[in-house]
Amino acid sequence: MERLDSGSAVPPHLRGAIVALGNFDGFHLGHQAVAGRAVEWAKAEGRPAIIATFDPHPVRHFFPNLPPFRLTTLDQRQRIFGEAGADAMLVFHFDDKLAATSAEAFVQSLIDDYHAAGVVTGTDFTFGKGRGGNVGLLTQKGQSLGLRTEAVEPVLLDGEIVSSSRIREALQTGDCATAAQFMTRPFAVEGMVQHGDKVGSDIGYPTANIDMGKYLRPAYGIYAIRGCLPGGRIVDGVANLGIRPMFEPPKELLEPYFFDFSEDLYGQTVEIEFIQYLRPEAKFDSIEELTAQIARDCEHARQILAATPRLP
Ligand code: RBF
Ligand code: MG
Repeated sequence: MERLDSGSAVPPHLRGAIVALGNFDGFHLGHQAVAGRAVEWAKAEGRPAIIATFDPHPVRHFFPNLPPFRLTTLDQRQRIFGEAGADAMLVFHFDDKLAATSAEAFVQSLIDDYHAAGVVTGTDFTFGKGRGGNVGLLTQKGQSLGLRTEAVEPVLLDGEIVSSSRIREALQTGDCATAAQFMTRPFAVEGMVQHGDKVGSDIGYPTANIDMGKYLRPAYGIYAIRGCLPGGRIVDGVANLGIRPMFEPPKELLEPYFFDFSEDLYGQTVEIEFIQYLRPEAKFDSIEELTAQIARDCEHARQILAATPRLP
Protein backbone atom coordinates (compact mmCIF):
# COMPACT_ATOMS: atom_id res chain seq x y z
CA MET A 1 0.00 0.00 0.00
CA GLU A 2 1.71 3.14 -1.23
CA ARG A 3 1.13 6.75 -0.31
CA LEU A 4 1.15 9.20 -3.21
CA ASP A 5 1.43 12.92 -2.75
CA SER A 6 -0.52 15.23 -5.09
CA GLY A 7 2.71 17.12 -5.78
CA SER A 8 4.62 14.12 -7.14
CA ALA A 9 4.26 12.09 -10.31
CA VAL A 10 2.12 8.95 -10.16
CA PRO A 11 4.48 6.01 -10.82
CA PRO A 12 3.78 4.02 -14.03
CA HIS A 13 2.35 0.94 -12.28
CA LEU A 14 -0.38 3.08 -10.67
CA ARG A 15 -1.46 4.84 -13.86
CA GLY A 16 -4.80 4.04 -15.45
CA ALA A 17 -6.33 3.59 -12.01
CA ILE A 18 -9.89 3.72 -10.78
CA VAL A 19 -9.86 6.50 -8.19
CA ALA A 20 -12.25 6.83 -5.26
CA LEU A 21 -12.48 10.57 -4.75
CA GLY A 22 -13.55 12.14 -1.49
CA ASN A 23 -12.40 13.12 1.93
CA PHE A 24 -12.93 9.76 3.58
CA ASP A 25 -12.10 10.99 7.09
CA GLY A 26 -13.40 8.25 9.38
CA PHE A 27 -13.97 5.94 6.43
CA HIS A 28 -17.55 5.20 7.48
CA LEU A 29 -20.07 2.94 5.71
CA GLY A 30 -20.81 5.63 3.11
CA HIS A 31 -17.11 6.05 2.32
CA GLN A 32 -16.70 2.28 2.26
CA ALA A 33 -19.44 2.01 -0.35
CA VAL A 34 -17.69 4.52 -2.62
CA ALA A 35 -14.25 3.00 -2.14
CA GLY A 36 -15.63 -0.52 -2.41
CA ARG A 37 -17.14 0.28 -5.79
CA ALA A 38 -13.82 1.69 -7.00
CA VAL A 39 -11.93 -1.40 -5.85
CA GLU A 40 -14.50 -3.70 -7.47
CA TRP A 41 -14.37 -1.79 -10.76
CA ALA A 42 -10.57 -1.75 -10.71
CA LYS A 43 -10.44 -5.51 -10.10
CA ALA A 44 -12.89 -6.19 -12.94
CA GLU A 45 -10.63 -4.37 -15.38
CA GLY A 46 -7.30 -5.39 -13.90
CA ARG A 47 -6.48 -1.80 -12.98
CA PRO A 48 -4.95 -0.33 -9.85
CA ALA A 49 -7.35 1.10 -7.26
CA ILE A 50 -6.50 4.39 -5.60
CA ILE A 51 -8.35 5.97 -2.70
CA ALA A 52 -7.82 9.72 -2.54
CA THR A 53 -8.10 11.99 0.47
CA PHE A 54 -7.48 15.64 1.23
CA ASP A 55 -5.03 17.01 3.75
CA PRO A 56 -5.48 19.31 5.49
CA HIS A 57 -9.23 18.83 5.46
CA PRO A 58 -10.66 21.49 3.10
CA VAL A 59 -12.84 22.80 5.94
CA ARG A 60 -9.68 23.33 8.00
CA HIS A 61 -8.15 25.28 5.11
CA PHE A 62 -11.09 27.67 4.97
CA PHE A 63 -11.75 27.82 8.72
CA PRO A 64 -8.35 27.51 10.42
CA ASN A 65 -9.78 28.42 13.84
CA LEU A 66 -12.37 25.68 14.09
CA PRO A 67 -11.84 23.28 17.01
CA PRO A 68 -10.22 19.94 16.07
CA PHE A 69 -12.56 17.60 14.20
CA ARG A 70 -10.48 14.83 12.64
CA LEU A 71 -11.73 11.25 12.99
CA THR A 72 -8.60 9.65 11.51
CA THR A 73 -5.00 10.63 10.85
CA LEU A 74 -3.36 10.03 7.46
CA ASP A 75 -1.49 7.04 8.92
CA GLN A 76 -4.76 5.49 10.07
CA ARG A 77 -6.43 6.21 6.73
CA GLN A 78 -3.53 4.60 4.89
CA ARG A 79 -3.97 1.37 6.87
CA ILE A 80 -7.76 1.38 6.54
CA PHE A 81 -7.69 2.15 2.80
CA GLY A 82 -5.21 -0.70 2.35
CA GLU A 83 -7.52 -3.07 4.20
CA ALA A 84 -10.33 -1.91 1.88
CA GLY A 85 -8.31 -3.17 -1.08
CA ALA A 86 -6.66 0.00 -2.38
CA ASP A 87 -3.24 -0.23 -4.00
CA ALA A 88 -2.44 3.33 -3.03
CA MET A 89 -3.66 6.33 -1.11
CA LEU A 90 -3.42 9.65 -2.96
CA VAL A 91 -3.15 12.65 -0.64
CA PHE A 92 -4.28 15.89 -2.22
CA HIS A 93 -2.50 18.63 -0.37
CA PHE A 94 -5.26 21.18 0.12
CA ASP A 95 -3.64 24.59 -0.23
CA ASP A 96 -4.52 27.97 -1.80
CA LYS A 97 -3.64 26.62 -5.23
CA LEU A 98 -5.99 23.64 -5.01
CA ALA A 99 -8.70 25.83 -3.46
CA ALA A 100 -8.42 28.16 -6.48
CA THR A 101 -8.53 25.35 -9.08
CA SER A 102 -11.75 25.37 -11.08
CA ALA A 103 -13.85 22.22 -11.15
CA GLU A 104 -13.13 21.81 -14.89
CA ALA A 105 -9.38 22.16 -14.37
CA PHE A 106 -9.51 19.63 -11.54
CA VAL A 107 -11.19 17.03 -13.76
CA GLN A 108 -8.61 17.72 -16.44
CA SER A 109 -5.82 17.18 -13.90
CA LEU A 110 -7.27 13.81 -12.87
CA ILE A 111 -6.38 12.66 -16.37
CA ASP A 112 -3.28 14.72 -17.13
CA ASP A 113 -1.55 14.59 -13.74
CA TYR A 114 -2.98 11.50 -12.06
CA HIS A 115 -3.63 9.37 -15.16
CA ALA A 116 -7.01 8.18 -13.85
CA ALA A 117 -9.14 5.92 -16.06
CA GLY A 118 -12.22 6.10 -13.87
CA VAL A 119 -13.48 8.01 -10.85
CA VAL A 120 -16.00 7.01 -8.19
CA THR A 121 -17.51 9.58 -5.82
CA GLY A 122 -20.52 9.89 -3.57
CA THR A 123 -23.55 11.48 -5.23
CA ASP A 124 -23.15 14.47 -2.90
CA PHE A 125 -19.50 15.09 -3.82
CA THR A 126 -18.65 18.72 -4.63
CA PHE A 127 -15.26 20.01 -5.69
CA GLY A 128 -13.31 22.81 -7.29
CA LYS A 129 -13.17 26.54 -6.68
CA GLY A 130 -16.13 27.70 -4.62
CA ARG A 131 -17.33 24.05 -4.68
CA GLY A 132 -18.46 24.85 -8.22
CA GLY A 133 -18.28 21.22 -9.36
CA ASN A 134 -20.72 18.43 -8.62
CA VAL A 135 -21.33 14.91 -9.91
CA GLY A 136 -23.21 16.27 -12.95
CA LEU A 137 -20.25 18.37 -14.02
CA LEU A 138 -17.82 15.54 -13.26
CA THR A 139 -19.82 13.19 -15.49
CA GLN A 140 -20.15 15.67 -18.38
CA LYS A 141 -16.60 16.92 -18.33
CA GLY A 142 -15.35 13.37 -17.82
CA GLN A 143 -17.32 12.14 -20.84
CA SER A 144 -15.84 14.81 -23.08
CA LEU A 145 -12.33 13.87 -21.94
CA GLY A 146 -12.69 10.08 -21.88
CA LEU A 147 -12.75 9.76 -18.09
CA ARG A 148 -15.42 7.36 -16.86
CA THR A 149 -17.30 8.24 -13.69
CA GLU A 150 -19.68 6.63 -11.25
CA ALA A 151 -21.52 8.04 -8.24
CA VAL A 152 -22.63 6.02 -5.24
CA GLU A 153 -25.72 6.89 -3.16
CA PRO A 154 -25.38 7.67 0.56
CA VAL A 155 -25.71 4.69 2.90
CA LEU A 156 -28.61 4.54 5.35
CA LEU A 157 -28.44 2.84 8.73
CA ASP A 158 -31.70 2.55 10.64
CA GLY A 159 -33.16 5.16 8.30
CA GLU A 160 -30.38 7.64 8.98
CA ILE A 161 -27.75 8.82 6.46
CA VAL A 162 -24.29 7.74 7.57
CA SER A 163 -22.12 10.87 7.67
CA SER A 164 -18.95 12.09 9.33
CA SER A 165 -20.82 14.93 11.02
CA ARG A 166 -23.28 12.48 12.55
CA ILE A 167 -20.33 10.45 13.87
CA ARG A 168 -18.73 13.56 15.38
CA GLU A 169 -22.02 14.49 17.02
CA ALA A 170 -22.30 11.03 18.54
CA LEU A 171 -18.76 11.10 19.93
CA GLN A 172 -19.30 14.54 21.42
CA THR A 173 -22.10 13.08 23.51
CA GLY A 174 -20.02 10.02 24.46
CA ASP A 175 -21.99 7.72 22.17
CA CYS A 176 -19.14 5.43 21.11
CA ALA A 177 -21.49 2.68 19.95
CA THR A 178 -23.13 4.79 17.22
CA ALA A 179 -19.73 5.99 16.01
CA ALA A 180 -18.47 2.40 15.88
CA GLN A 181 -21.58 1.23 14.05
CA PHE A 182 -21.24 3.93 11.37
CA MET A 183 -17.48 3.41 10.94
CA THR A 184 -17.58 -0.39 11.44
CA ARG A 185 -14.73 0.11 13.92
CA PRO A 186 -14.39 2.12 17.11
CA PHE A 187 -13.18 5.72 17.04
CA ALA A 188 -9.47 5.41 17.79
CA VAL A 189 -6.79 7.93 18.70
CA GLU A 190 -3.27 7.13 17.60
CA GLY A 191 -0.44 8.96 19.28
CA MET A 192 2.98 8.75 20.83
CA VAL A 193 3.18 8.08 24.54
CA GLN A 194 4.66 11.06 26.38
CA HIS A 195 6.23 11.36 29.79
CA GLY A 196 3.69 12.21 32.45
CA ASP A 197 3.96 13.73 35.90
CA LYS A 198 4.27 10.27 37.56
CA VAL A 199 1.28 11.10 39.78
CA GLY A 200 -0.49 8.15 38.19
CA SER A 201 2.20 5.74 39.41
CA ASP A 202 2.06 7.30 42.88
CA ILE A 203 -1.68 6.66 43.13
CA GLY A 204 -1.33 3.10 41.79
CA TYR A 205 -2.67 3.69 38.31
CA PRO A 206 0.16 4.60 35.96
CA THR A 207 -1.23 6.05 32.74
CA ALA A 208 0.29 6.54 29.33
CA ASN A 209 -0.15 10.18 28.32
CA ILE A 210 -1.27 10.92 24.79
CA ASP A 211 -1.83 14.29 23.16
CA MET A 212 -5.16 14.53 21.30
CA GLY A 213 -3.58 16.50 18.44
CA LYS A 214 -6.06 17.33 15.69
CA TYR A 215 -8.55 14.64 16.68
CA LEU A 216 -12.13 15.48 17.42
CA ARG A 217 -12.63 15.60 21.18
CA PRO A 218 -15.22 13.07 22.29
CA ALA A 219 -17.08 14.04 25.47
CA TYR A 220 -14.57 14.51 28.30
CA GLY A 221 -14.77 11.70 30.80
CA ILE A 222 -13.76 8.16 31.64
CA TYR A 223 -13.96 5.46 28.94
CA ALA A 224 -13.56 1.73 28.62
CA ILE A 225 -10.82 1.47 26.00
CA ARG A 226 -8.81 -1.03 24.03
CA GLY A 227 -5.17 -0.28 23.29
CA CYS A 228 -3.35 -1.48 20.19
CA LEU A 229 0.35 -1.60 21.02
CA PRO A 230 3.35 -1.84 18.71
CA GLY A 231 3.67 -5.35 17.34
CA GLY A 232 -0.09 -5.80 17.25
CA ARG A 233 -0.66 -6.56 20.93
CA ILE A 234 -4.13 -5.67 22.21
CA VAL A 235 -4.63 -4.62 25.83
CA ASP A 236 -7.85 -3.66 27.57
CA GLY A 237 -8.05 -0.70 29.87
CA VAL A 238 -9.75 2.42 31.02
CA ALA A 239 -8.86 6.00 30.15
CA ASN A 240 -9.42 9.49 31.30
CA LEU A 241 -9.95 12.06 28.54
CA GLY A 242 -9.97 15.60 29.84
CA ILE A 243 -8.19 18.05 32.05
CA ARG A 244 -8.07 16.00 35.32
CA PRO A 245 -9.78 18.45 37.69
CA MET A 246 -8.02 16.87 40.70
CA PHE A 247 -4.62 17.92 39.44
CA GLU A 248 -2.73 21.08 38.53
CA PRO A 249 -2.17 22.43 35.96
CA PRO A 250 -5.35 21.57 34.03
CA LYS A 251 -3.70 20.07 30.94
CA GLU A 252 -5.81 18.26 28.37
CA LEU A 253 -4.69 14.65 27.89
CA LEU A 254 -5.85 11.21 26.93
CA GLU A 255 -4.60 8.96 29.74
CA PRO A 256 -5.11 5.24 29.27
CA TYR A 257 -4.43 2.82 32.11
CA PHE A 258 -3.95 -0.72 30.80
CA PHE A 259 -5.03 -3.75 32.83
CA ASP A 260 -2.39 -6.27 33.93
CA PHE A 261 0.33 -4.29 32.22
CA SER A 262 3.52 -2.83 33.64
CA GLU A 263 5.75 -2.10 30.66
CA ASP A 264 7.09 1.31 29.80
CA LEU A 265 5.54 2.59 26.57
CA TYR A 266 7.28 5.94 26.55
CA GLY A 267 8.07 7.12 23.00
CA GLN A 268 6.03 4.35 21.38
CA THR A 269 3.00 4.85 19.16
CA VAL A 270 -0.23 3.33 20.45
CA GLU A 271 -3.81 3.42 19.23
CA ILE A 272 -6.61 3.82 21.76
CA GLU A 273 -10.08 2.59 20.77
CA PHE A 274 -12.98 4.29 22.54
CA ILE A 275 -15.40 1.50 23.47
CA GLN A 276 -17.82 2.99 26.00
CA TYR A 277 -18.26 6.18 28.00
CA LEU A 278 -18.41 5.50 31.74
CA ARG A 279 -18.75 8.82 33.58
CA PRO A 280 -17.71 12.47 33.50
CA GLU A 281 -14.42 13.63 35.06
CA ALA A 282 -14.89 14.67 38.64
CA LYS A 283 -13.11 16.50 41.43
CA PHE A 284 -13.06 14.32 44.54
CA ASP A 285 -12.42 15.43 48.13
CA SER A 286 -9.37 13.21 48.44
CA ILE A 287 -6.98 11.05 46.45
CA GLU A 288 -8.39 8.02 48.33
CA GLU A 289 -11.84 8.77 46.94
CA LEU A 290 -10.38 9.16 43.44
CA THR A 291 -8.52 5.84 43.62
CA ALA A 292 -11.61 4.09 44.98
CA GLN A 293 -13.58 5.45 42.03
CA ILE A 294 -10.83 4.42 39.58
CA ALA A 295 -10.99 0.88 41.00
CA ARG A 296 -14.76 0.85 40.31
CA ASP A 297 -14.11 2.29 36.81
CA CYS A 298 -11.70 -0.57 36.11
CA GLU A 299 -14.21 -3.17 37.29
CA HIS A 300 -16.94 -1.59 35.17
CA ALA A 301 -14.67 -1.40 32.12
CA ARG A 302 -13.54 -5.01 32.48
CA GLN A 303 -17.16 -6.16 32.39
CA ILE A 304 -17.95 -4.04 29.33
CA LEU A 305 -14.84 -5.13 27.46
CA ALA A 306 -15.42 -8.79 28.25
CA ALA A 307 -18.83 -8.40 26.60
CA THR A 308 -17.42 -6.43 23.65
CA PRO A 309 -15.20 -8.66 21.54
CA ARG A 310 -12.81 -6.94 19.21
CA LEU A 311 -14.34 -6.41 15.76
CA PRO A 312 -12.65 -8.64 13.18
N1 RBF B 1 -8.49 12.61 37.68
C1 RBF B 1 -9.40 13.55 38.01
O1 RBF B 1 -9.03 14.67 38.33
N2 RBF B 1 -10.74 13.27 37.99
C2 RBF B 1 -11.22 12.07 37.63
O2 RBF B 1 -12.43 11.86 37.63
C3 RBF B 1 -10.28 11.07 37.24
N3 RBF B 1 -10.71 9.85 36.86
C4 RBF B 1 -9.78 8.91 36.47
C5 RBF B 1 -10.23 7.68 36.02
C6 RBF B 1 -9.32 6.72 35.59
C7 RBF B 1 -9.83 5.41 35.12
C8 RBF B 1 -7.92 6.99 35.61
C9 RBF B 1 -6.93 5.99 35.15
C10 RBF B 1 -7.50 8.22 36.06
C11 RBF B 1 -8.39 9.20 36.49
N4 RBF B 1 -7.98 10.43 36.94
C12 RBF B 1 -8.89 11.39 37.29
C13 RBF B 1 -6.56 10.71 37.18
C14 RBF B 1 -5.82 11.28 36.01
O3 RBF B 1 -6.34 10.85 34.78
C15 RBF B 1 -4.36 10.87 36.06
O4 RBF B 1 -4.21 9.55 36.45
C16 RBF B 1 -3.60 11.77 36.96
O5 RBF B 1 -3.72 13.05 36.46
C17 RBF B 1 -2.13 11.40 37.01
O6 RBF B 1 -1.56 11.42 35.73
MG1 MG C 1 -0.24 9.80 33.37
